[in-house]
Amino acid sequence: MSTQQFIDDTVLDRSYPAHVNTLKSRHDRALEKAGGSHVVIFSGAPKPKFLDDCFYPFQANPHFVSWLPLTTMPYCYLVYTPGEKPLLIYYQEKDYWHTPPASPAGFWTAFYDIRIVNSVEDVAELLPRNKDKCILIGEITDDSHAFGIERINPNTAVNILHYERARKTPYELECMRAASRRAVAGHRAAEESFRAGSSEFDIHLAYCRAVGQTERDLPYGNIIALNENGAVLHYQHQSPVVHEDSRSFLIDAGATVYGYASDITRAYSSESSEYQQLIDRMDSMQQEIVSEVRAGVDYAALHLRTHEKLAALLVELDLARGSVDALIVNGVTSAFFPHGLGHLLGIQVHDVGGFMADESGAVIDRPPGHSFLRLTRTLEEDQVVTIEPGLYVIDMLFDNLRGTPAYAMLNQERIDWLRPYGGIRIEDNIRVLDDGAENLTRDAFAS
Ligand SMILES: [Mn+2]
Repeated sequence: MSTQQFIDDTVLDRSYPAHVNTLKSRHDRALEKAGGSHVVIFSGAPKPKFLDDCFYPFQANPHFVSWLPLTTMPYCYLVYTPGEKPLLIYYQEKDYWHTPPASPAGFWTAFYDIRIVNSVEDVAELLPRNKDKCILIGEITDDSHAFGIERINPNTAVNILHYERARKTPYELECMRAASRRAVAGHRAAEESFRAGSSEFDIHLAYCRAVGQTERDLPYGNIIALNENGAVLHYQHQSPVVHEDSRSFLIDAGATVYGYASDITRAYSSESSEYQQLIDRMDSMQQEIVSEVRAGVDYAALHLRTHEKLAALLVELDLARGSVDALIVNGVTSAFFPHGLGHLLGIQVHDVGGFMADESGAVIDRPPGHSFLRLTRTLEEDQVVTIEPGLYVIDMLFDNLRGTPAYAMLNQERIDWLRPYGGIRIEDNIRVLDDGAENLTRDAFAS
């Protein structure tokens, strides 16, 4: 399954030119704020393992990827000078141990002055002469990669770029729709594998085969959890054990297209049981929250609204007893739902800028008691966020309530019933519109 099976590049021929223009104007303002004449963006250097000659999988600097769909190319430099065609210093090492990067090709090449270099030393003569007029954006672990540029990642510039990155261009939205379609192909294969009684490991392989990506390209490690493992929020194993009784399945898995991520979670029951009804109930609650998404909505307030809805659901299901207010104030809803409602999504699965009040770098604090919320901004058109309410049996968190009024509000008998199923999370990727939302994930499942 190649990228081209999920996206038609001619769509990008139409949207990419405007994307480059948007980036140019963002970088113009970043330069104006930071003071300087050139932005130099370093794609990065592979990280070696300690005492070893192997490297961790390389992922390019997201600032570099925002310009170019070159997600795995180290030692490249992009030089942006206002008013000029951006210069791409394209590193094509003469290397007989690895397959060198292919020559530049694709919808993006016409927008750059591309110079191919075969060694890092050759970069020096292509960079702007006056290093005092440059700012460099990237991770510098070896001074030689900065080529004498001293201003590295100045906050004034980076804040503007991070703040603006929350709003996606039409090009980015096309990539993200395709990333949702790609992940949905995997989710379908994974569900089928679960229903056939496979192990987590085999479900994981079925997912990777269907999306055509492995850990090197996936936006994050797949969460493939059977039964009780569904209660582990970031369950990190893919156990080869085949369960006699595969009751429930939670999958949180995404895919990437040209460096842009999807991040999708679904929960399944092996039979149509009371547990399936609970999944259906969580699914409709999630869709109610999605229906409240629109420009101008305070995301932190939406997170708090989710706690209200969840409190009502806990009472309806007899998992807890008390008023909505009491269940929230005493921390009962937080014990069942201990993470945030969601986050910005883009090049990074938890995209940057979730707490920025504006491009100056001022921060919007999380509501007290909600320390895992990753997004506190007011929603704006063309932001892409996740909406991912959850409900789990995490005994550690219930134990923490012992000796508080909350403990008496828990219905242990019903919690005992739910425990073997682990937990439920339903997560969609949502583009904010002026008067509503586009659900990239449900659209992909419907197609
Ligand atoms: Mn997520």
